[in-house]
Amino acid sequence: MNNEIMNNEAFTQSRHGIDDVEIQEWLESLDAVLESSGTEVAAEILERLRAHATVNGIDLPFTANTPYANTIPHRLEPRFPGDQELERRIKSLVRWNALAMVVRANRVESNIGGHISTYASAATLYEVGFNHFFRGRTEQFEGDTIYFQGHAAPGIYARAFLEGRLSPQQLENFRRELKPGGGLSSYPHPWLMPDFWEFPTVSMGLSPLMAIYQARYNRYLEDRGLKPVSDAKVWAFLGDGETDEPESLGAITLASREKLDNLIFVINCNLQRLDGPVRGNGQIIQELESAFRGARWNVIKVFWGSEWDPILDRDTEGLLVKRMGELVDGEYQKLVVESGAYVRQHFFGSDPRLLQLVEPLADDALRRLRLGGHDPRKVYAAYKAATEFKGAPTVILARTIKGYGLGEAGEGKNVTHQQKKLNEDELRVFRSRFAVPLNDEDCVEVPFYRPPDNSPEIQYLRARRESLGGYVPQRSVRAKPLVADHDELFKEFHDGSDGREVSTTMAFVGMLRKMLKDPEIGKLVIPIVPDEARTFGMESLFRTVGIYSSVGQRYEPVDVNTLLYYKEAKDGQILEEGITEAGSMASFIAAGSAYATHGINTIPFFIYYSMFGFQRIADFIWAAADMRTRGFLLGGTAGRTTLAGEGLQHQDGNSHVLALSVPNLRAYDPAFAYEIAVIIQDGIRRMYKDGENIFYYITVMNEQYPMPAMPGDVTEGILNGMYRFRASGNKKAKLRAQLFGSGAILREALQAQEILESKFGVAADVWSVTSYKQLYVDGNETERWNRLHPGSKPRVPYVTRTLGDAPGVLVAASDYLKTLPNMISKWLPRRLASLGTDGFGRSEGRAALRDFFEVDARFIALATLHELFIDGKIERSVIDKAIKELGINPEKLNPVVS
Ligand SMILES: Cc1ncc(C[n+]2csc(CCOP(=O)(O)OP(=O)(O)O)c2C)c(N)n1
Ligand SMILES: [Mg+2]
Repeated sequence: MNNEIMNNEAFTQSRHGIDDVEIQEWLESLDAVLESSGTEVAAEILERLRAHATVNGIDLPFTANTPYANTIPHRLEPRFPGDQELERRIKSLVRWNALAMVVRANRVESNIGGHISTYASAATLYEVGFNHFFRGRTEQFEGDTIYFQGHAAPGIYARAFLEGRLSPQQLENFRRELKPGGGLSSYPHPWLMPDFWEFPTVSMGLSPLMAIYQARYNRYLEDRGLKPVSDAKVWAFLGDGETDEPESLGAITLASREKLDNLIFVINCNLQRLDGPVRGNGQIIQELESAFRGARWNVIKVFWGSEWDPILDRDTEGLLVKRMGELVDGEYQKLVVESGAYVRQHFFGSDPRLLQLVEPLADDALRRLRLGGHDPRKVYAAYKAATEFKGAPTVILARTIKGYGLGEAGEGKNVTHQQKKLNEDELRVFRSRFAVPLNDEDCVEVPFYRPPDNSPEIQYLRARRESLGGYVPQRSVRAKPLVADHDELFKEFHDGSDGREVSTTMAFVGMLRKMLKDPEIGKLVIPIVPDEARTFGMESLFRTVGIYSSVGQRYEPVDVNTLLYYKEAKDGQILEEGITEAGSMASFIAAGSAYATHGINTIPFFIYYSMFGFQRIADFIWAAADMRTRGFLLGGTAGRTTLAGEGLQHQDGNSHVLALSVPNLRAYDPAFAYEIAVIIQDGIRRMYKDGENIFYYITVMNEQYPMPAMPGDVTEGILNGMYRFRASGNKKAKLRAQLFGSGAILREALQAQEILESKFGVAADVWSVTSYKQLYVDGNETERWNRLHPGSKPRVPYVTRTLGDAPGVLVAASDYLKTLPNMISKWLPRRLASLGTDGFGRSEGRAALRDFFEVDARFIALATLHELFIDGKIERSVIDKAIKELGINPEKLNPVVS
């Protein structure tokens, strides 16, 4: 902290008319201590004084803020080790090419979009990183992990172009990825550029949270001995506007609690977001400082560039820092767009002594006083301090100008975020401002510019990257495939539970327990729970594999005398995340992408209350999909009518519909243990042996019933989405039906089968539909293929093929929305009646809920009879009788709207 400035501020802020001399004496004695014993001793004295004051009833106001000044005073600045002039030229070329990409793309096709201003403000923040800090992956070193701000992507591409990693053609096709030869994705998307981008960051707020959990996961891998200890860093570059997203700051206390000094946030504080100022009426940097300091982060503020240093030095009274702290961000933004004379009058003009300080500077020079985030020396000092800091994560709050260098075309203006086109004059000005070697005529064509390979710029840039271990960003899959021979492991679950009543959740936990003991995957399985392990009956794992805690267990757990005590351990395997589905999902992503990030095949199993998954954190799931994350999401306590009691906000009948939207996600609603065993075994093989970029969503329920043995080899059916679970024994019946059930509702279909047969003479087959999504995907794919290949023999969708000539009416029931079965109806041989749980859940028992939502055996039977009636196979009187006998109230509440 800058003691000098603190003292000076206090000095100028004497609010109670205390004698200047008295204050001066105090200050001088502190100065004397500083001189003789240094900052640490001085700090200790101040701490003691503060404690003494508190004991004596002095109520010192809490402030987590330091003055509006650079955290690192220039006298403590390290020497800048680079060639500043060359780095400036390189940066100017990156700036130019980034701008050229966007301007060119929008000339070819207006409205293709792209952003100039974000990177323009962040260029120095990135270039100092590229030239001095970001370490690539080598044989010996795992490399730093960098989350690039999504909207800065053009700058990152432009640099890769100078590095020779991207071609002019690729730059030309920025945002036109479908052009021959391929283009560049708008933002960081590993799905679209799997050799380049590692982390999707453009949905703002996700990457700060993901970065925190990534840093923590790196420690977890080290503490469990799965990777060597290293000082690799996780860098996350964010916008200041982005910090308004709740997720951005939502986990910062975890980072400090876990002492993640491997984590560095760089917040580009250009004081602007898309529409206007982030805090026009306040100070975003000071606000963030207090939030992060309050959360015990190491905060480094980089406000002012080197040009300010001599002025600050001349200001022995601390008037300037005081003045700096007075302006709100809206005023600061105005200073950016105004002339030097305006700055003199409105900023320095508040006090004649301030005016005197800048008297030697012409108006032009006043305009050119750089901000800290544009000064490589200040940025370097901050990064160096951040990388060397021990014991806490660091956040760098760097003051910049949005649209820096765009001048009239948008520098500091409210419209700058959307600026995509520059006119000829503006291009020339930008070219001259950054000394890009293009003449007046050429420059208006906005060509990409790359100096020859043997130029000092390219040589320097390459040498720097070489000494830092290679290029970043770069994504590669480094983990070796697993053998994944797990027949033995899963076989036990094919046999059923011998009449014992268990839930699919219990069955899954049993599998998890076995997987944790497996010689190949035991160590790689990562159970993740958001304070819900007991809900899922996983507490036995606490003891057996332990809960991860970076400090072990510093207390004797209250239940130490019990068998299943709450065991925390430094090498604990369970990630017990507390009540944060978002945080748990971030751990899932870190673990499920470790095959690329770390070359380690960790297999996450994230089990949570299913309603709080897709419904709450779908955007993280989408990011996981983009990132090619592998692993298993387990939606626990699933099913709108299966989760009894909990009511409207808990009972999930939605997640399987929401899961439809994620293209590389396979979603299953299994009913029996063997189905889950088949799905997980196959999933591990596909993801970790065959390297498929998919992940899984499996719902598990808490209803207990006997698990049947696998009825023959139905593996293919389970995986493809449906198989006949129990055919009717009555082959002669005239009245026929096919009943589709899923999850716990499959048992209602089985009961309906009995009712129909015994009471109404209807012979029904019962099918377990494990995945409507798989059937839907297959149906669509088949249809598409047929449309594109009209000359070939048409293919038949799996569901059509599988049903074959199964006779009778078709009725489907699930614990999810009716739309799920409906979406496959076009590939069915006949009309489908769908029963589902559209509507709000409510607290009740299972039977009442299934009656309310009309998905129980009676309603399945009724729907079947009704279908037969429509087909003219039975009289209406049969239905009337059924309604009566089954005890159905036709005037009951409509679950959809009541
Ligand atoms: C979740 C989400 N909401 C909205 C947007 C749209 N958006 C893109 S950039 C932007 C403003 C960014 O401001 P800031 O974070 O300050 O970054 P800067 O460009 O100023 O560096 C907005 C609102 C988004 N990308 N993600
Ligand atoms: Mg901003």
